Amino acid sequence: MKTLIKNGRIITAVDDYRADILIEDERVSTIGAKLEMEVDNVIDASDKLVIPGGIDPHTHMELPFGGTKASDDFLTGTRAAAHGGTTTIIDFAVQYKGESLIQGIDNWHQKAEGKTAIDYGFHLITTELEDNQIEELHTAMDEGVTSFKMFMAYPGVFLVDDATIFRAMSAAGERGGLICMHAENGIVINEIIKHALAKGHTAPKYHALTRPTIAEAEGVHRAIAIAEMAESPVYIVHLSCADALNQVRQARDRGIPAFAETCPQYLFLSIDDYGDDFEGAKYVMTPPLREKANQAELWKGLKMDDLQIISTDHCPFCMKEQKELGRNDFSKIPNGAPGVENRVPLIYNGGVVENRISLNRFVELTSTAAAKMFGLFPKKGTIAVGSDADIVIFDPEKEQTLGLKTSHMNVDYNTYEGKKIKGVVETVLSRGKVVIQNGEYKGKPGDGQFLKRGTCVSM
Ligand code: DUC
Ligand code: ZN
Ligand code: ZN
Repeated sequence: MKTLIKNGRIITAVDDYRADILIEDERVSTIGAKLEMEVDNVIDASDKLVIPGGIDPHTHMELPFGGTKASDDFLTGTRAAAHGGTTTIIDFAVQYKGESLIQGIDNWHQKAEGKTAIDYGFHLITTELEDNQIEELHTAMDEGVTSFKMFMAYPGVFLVDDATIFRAMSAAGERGGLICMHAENGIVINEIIKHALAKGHTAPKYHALTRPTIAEAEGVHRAIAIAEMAESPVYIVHLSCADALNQVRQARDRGIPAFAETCPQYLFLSIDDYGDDFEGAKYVMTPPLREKANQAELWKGLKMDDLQIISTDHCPFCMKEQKELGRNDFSKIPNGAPGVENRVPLIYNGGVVENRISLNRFVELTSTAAAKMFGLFPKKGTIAVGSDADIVIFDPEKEQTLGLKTSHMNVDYNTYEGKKIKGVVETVLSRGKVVIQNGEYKGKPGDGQFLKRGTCVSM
């Protein structure tokens, strides 16, 4: 099967030029000016941007959480991702207490296999790691799961102590693996929550008011300090505020390999979105939305490379029957929000159209940097001869209004309802196959393949 993409403006993290792209089967085989050859399919990309498929390295399809589970599974969630110009996700498998690491990975393979619209990899949420399990961590890496998420939050569920974090960082770091840290002091936060509930503060906005930025900054500081002692890199997930960013900045200025991602919700939404009533449950996610002033600092961090990646932390729960579990107690609202479909267009609009970042940096933040950080480059994350033909034809001028009506995520609200943005995903190819054409899904469940990842090449 041969496909020719003609007349497009190719943007990668470093290039910006007009050329045609020949795809043979699953890969890019030739890039050149005015290519003329017999092919099966020609896609005209005149006046369009041709960009590498987005990589979202932080999703939670079907994650069991707070007595329910995330409403997108690997079928609906990856289809929605494709609609939004994302062709790779890295989801979080979970090793629950008492389980082996490999058991956790196998469980997630069962959830995903045969269902996905796009390629996918796994990190592993690790909730236990004794000395006798280190070998297993190395086995997980050999199986292509080269990064491990650990939580300083959610005592009794996901939280691990500092000794376990140190052990994991030492073991992963030794082999080029990466610890992804949910950095929030969950033990102190739980005390603050107890006091709030005792005062009758039960509305969703108290989720934010009981998780101060300093709790995140303390977590980031501690994560980086432990990483430094373990002589390993560390990657801070879903960084939400200036206080936490300053910890990363200071470490990077000292030459410490500390990396971090932020998410669109922290760039475009704020604590004001909680309001006073239960509608605010839509925005109950962890870390919570912050004061607006943090947004400019996060953009500065993205521009100056103190933040390297924009992911989503896509973890949707419907208002009906799911968020409602916490109607009388904010601490029982399942934590998480949808976003996998909106990330690429939102960052194009808020970043490039609104003059905060260049086109190249937009591609780097939404695709290339994640490929490098998580061992997928140059198979993924760029448009180059030999790379997978994961390609998005993006209309930079067309406008759209975000909202539930046009969304494909399996959830009953959209956090950006009514937001008008410039930039629309028109056509998406996943390993050479057209999966989205003029906004319509053309693929089938199981098109996506599991990605055995290598190690980080960002250092
Ligand atoms: N944050 C969320 O909002 N949901 C799931 C897990 C997490 O860290
Ligand atoms: Zn987290
Ligand atoms: Zn998460």
